[in-house]
Amino acid sequence: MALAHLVAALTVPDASPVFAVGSTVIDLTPTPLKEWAIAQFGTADKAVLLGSVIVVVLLLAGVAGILARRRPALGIGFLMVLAGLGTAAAVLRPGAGPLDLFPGLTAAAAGAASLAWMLRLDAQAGTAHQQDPSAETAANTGATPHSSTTPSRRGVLIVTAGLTAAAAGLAAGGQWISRRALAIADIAFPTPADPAGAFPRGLEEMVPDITPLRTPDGDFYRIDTRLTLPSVDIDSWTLTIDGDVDREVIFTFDDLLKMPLTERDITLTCVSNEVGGPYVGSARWIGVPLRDLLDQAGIDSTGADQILSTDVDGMTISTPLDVAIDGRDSMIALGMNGAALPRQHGFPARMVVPGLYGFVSACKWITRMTLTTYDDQEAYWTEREWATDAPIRISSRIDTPRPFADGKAGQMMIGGIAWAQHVGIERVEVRIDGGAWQKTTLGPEVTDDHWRQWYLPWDAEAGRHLLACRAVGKDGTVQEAVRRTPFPSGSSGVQEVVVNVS
Ligand SMILES: Nc1nc2c(c(=O)[nH]1)N[C@H]1C(S)=C(S)[C@@H](COP(=O)(O)O)O[C@H]1N2
Ligand SMILES: [Mo]
Repeated sequence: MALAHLVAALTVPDASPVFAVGSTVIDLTPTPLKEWAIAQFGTADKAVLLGSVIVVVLLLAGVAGILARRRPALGIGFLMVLAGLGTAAAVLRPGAGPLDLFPGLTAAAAGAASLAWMLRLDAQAGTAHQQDPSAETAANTGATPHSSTTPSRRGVLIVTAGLTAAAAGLAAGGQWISRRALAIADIAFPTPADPAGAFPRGLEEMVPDITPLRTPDGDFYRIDTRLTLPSVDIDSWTLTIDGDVDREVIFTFDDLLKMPLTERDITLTCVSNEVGGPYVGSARWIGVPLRDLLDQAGIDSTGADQILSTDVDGMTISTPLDVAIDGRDSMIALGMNGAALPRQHGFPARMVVPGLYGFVSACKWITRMTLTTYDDQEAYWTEREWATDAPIRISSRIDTPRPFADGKAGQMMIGGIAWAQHVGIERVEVRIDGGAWQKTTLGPEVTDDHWRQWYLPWDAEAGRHLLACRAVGKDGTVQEAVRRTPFPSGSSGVQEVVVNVS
């Protein structure tokens, strides 16, 4: 499997049996179980999944070994079935080609050869054991067997250890190679025709531990169904608009760079974010207004109600057309915080629609937008029963003090962020120990599509306290106390934080 992983890194990283099986598990996992895994493991869910795949394969390989000691053909046959499943997972991926066969075939060949080798040594050791009863004891105590030419169990152990070390080395080599292939070129963006306003200074210095007004590079949450990142060649990449349009149009990356660019500060939120959770981030995006692209295809007479976006691997994301073009700053983003999109955030292009959860708008690695209807075509998450109209619910989060923090009595800062994309935050209120809702002070306003920092100085007395916060939108919407799970259209409720003051 490790050798196959290395072969895949050199050819098609996604065809590695580990990734192929992992991706298949993701796609086949029922929504409730997936939600449980996200709640349980957070963004470590991918590491947990890959770790589990490896552990299960090791256990099954052990089964193959035990079977092989009874009947070699049975053990090798079992291994071939395992390798076959890994190969099938790779070859059945959407967009897979003949090259995707190689890693699986490599795993089959290497697995069969290793097992045969160990079986031969094991058989020799068995014979030696019959001829020389002291051989096993000698091997166990680490002493040299009486006859140095007699093969022993030590040989089996040495080969096992050697194969394990070689496997670890091969797997690490594969990881290293696929990571290195991920570096991306710098893109020089022309000055945007419609630039964002000056970015204000946040409350970071005044309120320690508050979420920074702009999410630092590297801290931006990542949520998607992929185990590997696509490496897209920017010179051959294109974006197609088709379906119910006047004319199909195809743009290259250069075509997009030549169009008037817009630049906006927008907060992205994942529908899987629990109240108070981490799956929300703010960045300055640069790209082409969605409306300009759709106008080139002509949508005035379209009967479509859905934009079905497709990524480089055939993953699909739906977006309600009327919302996307109602005048908000929807765009196909080409850059994030002044540089090309990082690979995990959709290089070379992704959709951004302020006010819609990512799973119904923010298609990363986008290659196609098809104008269609919800009746005609279903996107990935629609097939899994998630909502199609999913505006981001107004929400707020307490960053400081942290849950179960120990504080000293006296002046303390309660602070955090709140968002109501496309509506804007009117105010944020804090409730201490079930008392009245108190108005907090808001930090600087970026735009209505961007989160807002807030704080409340608090004279904390010794004891255990319960803090809660809620946001109120510029349209008068109050963040609801009713608890909703993220499925199917986003969480609601009010975050409560317990702190101990002494
Ligand atoms: N191609 C593709 N795009 C995708 C996804 C995905 O799984 N595949 N996940 C979506 C979801 S659920 C969210 S919340 C956002 C997250 O964007 P980020 O990872 O850049 O924060 O991307 C969206 N775009
Ligand atoms: Mo999401």
